[in-house]
Amino acid sequence: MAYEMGWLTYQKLSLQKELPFLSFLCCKEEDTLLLSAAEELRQAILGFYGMELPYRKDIAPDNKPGIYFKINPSGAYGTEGYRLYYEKGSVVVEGNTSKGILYGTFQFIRKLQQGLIKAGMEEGIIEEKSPDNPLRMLNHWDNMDGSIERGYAGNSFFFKENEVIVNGRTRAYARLAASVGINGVVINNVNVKGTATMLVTDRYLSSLRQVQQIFADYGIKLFLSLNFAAPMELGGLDSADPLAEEVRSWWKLRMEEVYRKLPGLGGFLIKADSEGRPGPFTYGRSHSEGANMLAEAVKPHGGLIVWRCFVYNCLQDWRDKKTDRARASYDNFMPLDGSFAENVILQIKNGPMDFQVREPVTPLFGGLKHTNQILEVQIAQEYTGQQKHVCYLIPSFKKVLDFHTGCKGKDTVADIVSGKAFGNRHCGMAAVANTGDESNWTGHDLAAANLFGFGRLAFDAVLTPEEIAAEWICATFGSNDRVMKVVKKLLLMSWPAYEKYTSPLGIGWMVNPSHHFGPNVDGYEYDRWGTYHRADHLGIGVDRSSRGTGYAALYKEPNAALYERKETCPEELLLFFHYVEYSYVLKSNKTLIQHIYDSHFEGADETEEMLLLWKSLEGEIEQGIYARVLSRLLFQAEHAKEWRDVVCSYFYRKSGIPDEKGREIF
Ligand code: GCV
Repeated sequence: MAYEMGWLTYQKLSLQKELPFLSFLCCKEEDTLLLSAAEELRQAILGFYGMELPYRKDIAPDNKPGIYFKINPSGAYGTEGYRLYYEKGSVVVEGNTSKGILYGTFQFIRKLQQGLIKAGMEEGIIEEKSPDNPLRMLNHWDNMDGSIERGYAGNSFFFKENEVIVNGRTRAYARLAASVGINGVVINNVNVKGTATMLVTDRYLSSLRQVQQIFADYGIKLFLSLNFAAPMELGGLDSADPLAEEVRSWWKLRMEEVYRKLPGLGGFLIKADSEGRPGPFTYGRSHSEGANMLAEAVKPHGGLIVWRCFVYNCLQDWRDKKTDRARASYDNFMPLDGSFAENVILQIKNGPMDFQVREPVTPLFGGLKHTNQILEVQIAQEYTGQQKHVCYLIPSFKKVLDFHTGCKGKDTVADIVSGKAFGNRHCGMAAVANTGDESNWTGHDLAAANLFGFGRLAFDAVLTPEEIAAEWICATFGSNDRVMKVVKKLLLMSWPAYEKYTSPLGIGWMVNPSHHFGPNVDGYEYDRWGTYHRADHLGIGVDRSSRGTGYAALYKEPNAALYERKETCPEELLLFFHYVEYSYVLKSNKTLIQHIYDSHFEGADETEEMLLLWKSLEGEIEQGIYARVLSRLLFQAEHAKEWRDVVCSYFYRKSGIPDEKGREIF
C-alpha cells in the first residue's frame, strides 16, 4: 500500500531569505548516519523554502555563513546528544558522534519549522541535549503472516506471507522513527510461534540483514522477539531447560550464527511463562535462570536480553478473591532483584494490569533496585479506542514518568528508567507500536501524535504533553495558528474524555472480551483473566487494601498508606484499590453513583465538542486528512454515547438509584 510521509512532509514555510545560513551544508566527515542527516536537511530546506541546499566539504565555520555538521569527540552531551549553536550567521549542529548530529539535525528542522530560529538571533547555544533514556524502543507485535496482534492500522509492513518485507517503506519508517529519537526496534510479535521461531535461522537472516542495514543508516538497532522453546522446536531437543547443558550450548551456537550474519543486532525481547508462552517455569527454573542463560549466549556479541515482566495466572476463577493479577509481576520478579545478568533488562508495563486507560504505576518501579529496567507503554490503542477513537496518550505516560515511587534518592519512574536513580546503563522506555501498512501509518491520523510523542518523550522526558503536541501539529499540519490551537485542544482533552465515558476511577476493563473494543461491563467479570470489577447492588471496586488482596502494601511509603484508605486514595484510582458503596460521597460532594452517571454524560458530550472543534478546521486542513479524521470523530461521538448508555443503564439497574439530573437512562 502507498504511504505518506507522516510528520516529515516539510510543508512550505514563508521564505525567510534573511536566514543567512541557508546557503550550504558543510560536513567534512562522511558516514551513513551523516548522509542520512544531510539528506534529511536537504529535503526539509527544499520543502520549507523551495531551495536546493548545496553540499560542501571544504569550508571552515568562520569562513562563510552556512549550516555546519561538526563532530566534536569531547562534547559533553553523551554519545547520542547534540549541541545546536548559532555563530557568525552560521548554525552548527555538533555531536560527539554522527548519531548525535542526526538527532540534532531533526531537532534543528523542528525548530526551523516552529519559527524558533530567526535571523539576527543572539549568538550562542540554541539547544544542547543528550537523550534522557539510553534505550528508546518500539515493539511491533507483527506476525509473519502479515497480521498484527492488536494492530489497528492495517497489516504489517515488516512481514507478509511468512517473508520479511524490505522496500521503500522500511526506510520511510526508519526515518520517522529516527526523527523522534527511536534507537531500537523489535519487528516481530512477542508471542513467537510457528515460522516466527525461525527468524533466528538461515531462512531469514539475509533478509533481516537488509532491514538491519536500513535501520542502521538511521541509528536504529534491530531487535527480535524470541521463542524460549526454540531448542525444542528448531533444535529437536527434549527440553528448553535453561540449566541443561545441551540447551545452553544450542543457544550459544545459534547466537554465534545469528551474530555472524547480523553483526550489531541489538538483542532479543522475550515473553516467557505468560499467556501460554513457554518459559523456565516448566522446568522449575526461575525467570533469572531463563534470562541469564540467554544473556550468556548473546554476551560475547554485545547483545541484550529484554525480558518482559507481564507474567500472571491467566486461568483464574472469578470466585477466587485471593489471587490478584495486579500482584503477579511484583510477586514473580521482586524476589529476583539483583539476580539478573548485566546484559538483561526487565521490561515492565506501566501498570500492574494491562494498559487500561488508567492504572496505578506498577510497584516494581521503586521496588527493584539492582536490575536494569525498561518502562513499557502501549501506543497501539488496544484498550483506548483502537485508533477509531482519538486518545492522545502522552499525558498519561508523563504522569507515569513523574510518579514518585518513594524509593530513596531520585525516586520518580523517569529517574529509574533513565538510569539516574540506580546507575543502570541498560534501561529506558519501550512502546507497543501503533503502526501498520495503511497509508497514514496509524489508521487515525491523530494517532500519529502518540507515535511521535512517545519518541519525543523518551528522548526528552522533560517535555510537556502540550509542547510535544505543538511540535507534532506544526510538523504535520504546517504553521497555522488556528490549526495549532484547535488540534492541541482536541488532543489534550481526548484522554480525559475517553476515561470519562468508558471506565473512570481506575476500574478499567468493561470491554468486550478478546477483541477489547466497545462496552461490555461484565465482559470480563466471570472470565478467567483476573480482571474483575466486583460490582453488586451495593457498590463496585476491588479491595486491594490490607483487608483485601494486600496489593496496596507493595508500594513504598507514602504511597502504600495513601492507597490503603479510601479517604486518602487518589480518586482517579479509587475503585482500583477499594470496593466503594454507591452512596459513598466523593471529594466533589457527589455520591459515587452520581459521579458514574455524570462522568459518562460529560465524556460523551466532550466527544461532540471534539467533533465540532475538528469541523471548525474545514478548509484549513488538507481535504483527505480532514475527511478521514472527520469520519472517525463522527464514529467516536456515536460510540461514546453507546458507552455512556450501556454503562449508565448497567449501574442504574444494579443500584436502583436514579440519576438526580433525571437524564434518560435506558
Ligand atoms: C502480545 C495483552 C494483549 C495481548 C498481548 C499481551 C502482552 O494480554 O491483549 O494481545 O500479547 O498483552 O503484552 O504480551
